[in-house]
Amino acid sequence: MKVWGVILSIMLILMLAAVPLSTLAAASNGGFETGTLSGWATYNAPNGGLVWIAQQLVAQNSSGTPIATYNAKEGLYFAALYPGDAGVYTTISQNCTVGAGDTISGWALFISEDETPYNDNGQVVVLNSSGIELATLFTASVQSLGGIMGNSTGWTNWTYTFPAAGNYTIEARVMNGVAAGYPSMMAIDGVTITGTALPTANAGGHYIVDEGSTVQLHGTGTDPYGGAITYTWDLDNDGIYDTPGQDVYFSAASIAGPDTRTVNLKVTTSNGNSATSSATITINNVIPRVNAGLDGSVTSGATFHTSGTFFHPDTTICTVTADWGGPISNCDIIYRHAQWWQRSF
Ligand SMILES: [Ca+2]
Ligand SMILES: [Ca+2]
Ligand SMILES: [Ca+2]
Repeated sequence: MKVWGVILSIMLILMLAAVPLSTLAAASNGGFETGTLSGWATYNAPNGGLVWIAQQLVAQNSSGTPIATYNAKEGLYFAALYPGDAGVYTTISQNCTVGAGDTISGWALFISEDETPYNDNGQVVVLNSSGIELATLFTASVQSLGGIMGNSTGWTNWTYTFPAAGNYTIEARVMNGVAAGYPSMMAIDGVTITGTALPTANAGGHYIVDEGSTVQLHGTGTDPYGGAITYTWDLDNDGIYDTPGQDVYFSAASIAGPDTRTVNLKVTTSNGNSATSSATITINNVIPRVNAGLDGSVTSGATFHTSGTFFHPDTTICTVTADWGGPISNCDIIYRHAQWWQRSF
């Protein structure tokens, strides 16, 4: 008697609703490490077809004895597929936009859990934007594995080089042969796209800041393959990118306006490609503020005290001149960058 050949050891998240197809820059969630099927479109064939996120699959022989365990090939999670009705594929797929010569690769696993002539099969294929299959990157079947339950391909690497720039679909699928039931197992993991297309960087701006103040800089970037981006800034324009972060602050605390500075942003992708962008920062001069203090009166021969304040944000010498109504040469007082002044007479 045939025995269901596969035990699903861990079923984390079941996504029954199909995800709408969308054109993505590159493999999104290609390793399923979000623990979800986000970024992927799925189709569950009727009567048992199923796509889910798994951490482990166990193959059983015809006696129901577990004979092999398969963990994720990359990270913790992978996508697993059951077939449903015979002749109907259960599928998981993703669209991608690539350049000529870019490469897509990943891992596939097929576990035979049926017997000849119930020739279940699993495949990974690539289709063009018209839905025409261009290549079969992985294929296995009950028959190719000897018609023996529990036999497996093990995790098998597949790769494909795109002949031209454009939109493509990568699809993994599994189908029951002859009749539904005794579902063999298909799994994929670690789908990545690599190529030579460069990221983009935009340092933003043009930025304006008052002398003595700071301004926030916001950089943006894109990875044509949809991978993670790292942002680093060169805020002093010495060619060394030593300030990390997408949003950073430029300080004009020690810069006397009016002046300009150039800052540079570098965007680096996970595959090591990078792009740079520069932005100009205009440092405005700030007009000093002064307060001469309160009015007062004094009798002849007495001492009169008065004081005032002034403010100027930069670190250059600031001159405060008070005109006491007499000769200028007798009345000037000069402080370097002081916040107040006073005079007695
Ligand atoms: Ca994974
Ligand atoms: Ca079957
Ligand atoms: Ca620098």
